[in-house]
Amino acid sequence: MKMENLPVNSLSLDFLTEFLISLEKLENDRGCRGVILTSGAPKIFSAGLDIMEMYGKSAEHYAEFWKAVQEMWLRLYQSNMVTIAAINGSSPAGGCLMAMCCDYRIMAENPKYSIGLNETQLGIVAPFWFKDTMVNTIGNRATERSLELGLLYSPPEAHKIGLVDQLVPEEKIQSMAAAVMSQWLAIPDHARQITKSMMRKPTVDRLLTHRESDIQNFVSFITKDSIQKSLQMYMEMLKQRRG
Ligand code: CO8
Repeated sequence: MKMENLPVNSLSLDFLTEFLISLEKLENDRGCRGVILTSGAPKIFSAGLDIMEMYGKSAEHYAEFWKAVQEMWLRLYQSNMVTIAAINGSSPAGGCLMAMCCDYRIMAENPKYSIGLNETQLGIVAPFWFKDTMVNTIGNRATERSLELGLLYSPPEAHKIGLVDQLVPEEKIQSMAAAVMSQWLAIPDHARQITKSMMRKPTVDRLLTHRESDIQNFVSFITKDSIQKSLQMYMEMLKQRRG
């Protein structure tokens, strides 16, 4: 699956809806056993959640948007298919979450790219299931530090802490993803799927149990004046940085 919501593959409500439909089609296709998730946007895997979906909108809109974000996570994290992220660009916040949902992460060795959950840098807080996903990937201590400081890691740093499994020269990323896919597909599907579910179910169940309250938390948090102001300032900073 090549994501292409230019310029930066931000996860808008429309994009998430399309993503979910595409994923479901593949999930229901008996001939499809694995998916390589990558980007068609130059230099960006995904810029994460579309900030415009979290700014200046109604409470109903925020609730609908958040439900779609939850759904993306639930479907991707629990996919029966082998999922490999070929991270061919920067991958902050929601982009990092998508990559962490996959079974294996390969990142291009480009020093300009970065990956991490940088929410605190925007003045917002990653919800518990973002945190859980990161804990499951890199452990408790590295997650605590990453989340509090909103760290974005270079490819070698991300590899060192286990946030990505492998680095490759940019031009080799798709062929390497295909080679890794063959290794994973050599394992009988049912055994791999049951094992994946055993590893991930407790994390998934936690969100399923608290899904409604998580939506309410998001809406009451994001509608706060101080949070709206933080997001506005962050967007202005992005524009100024570009000059
Ligand atoms: N959402 C919406 N628009 C975005 C986003 C985004 N996430 N990222 C970039 N854009 C826009 C820019 O504003 C710019 O718009 P315009 O052309 O109108 O000025 C355009 O995309 C291109 O951006 P840049 O010029 O910055 O492009 P670069 O190639 O220089 O940089 C980056 C690309 C690295 C992706 C950079 O844009 C960036 O760092 N973006 C911000 C990424 C980010 O911090 N995302 C976090 C989103 S929050 C999230 O995913 C999780 C939230 C969890 C919820 C918390 C509960 C409250």
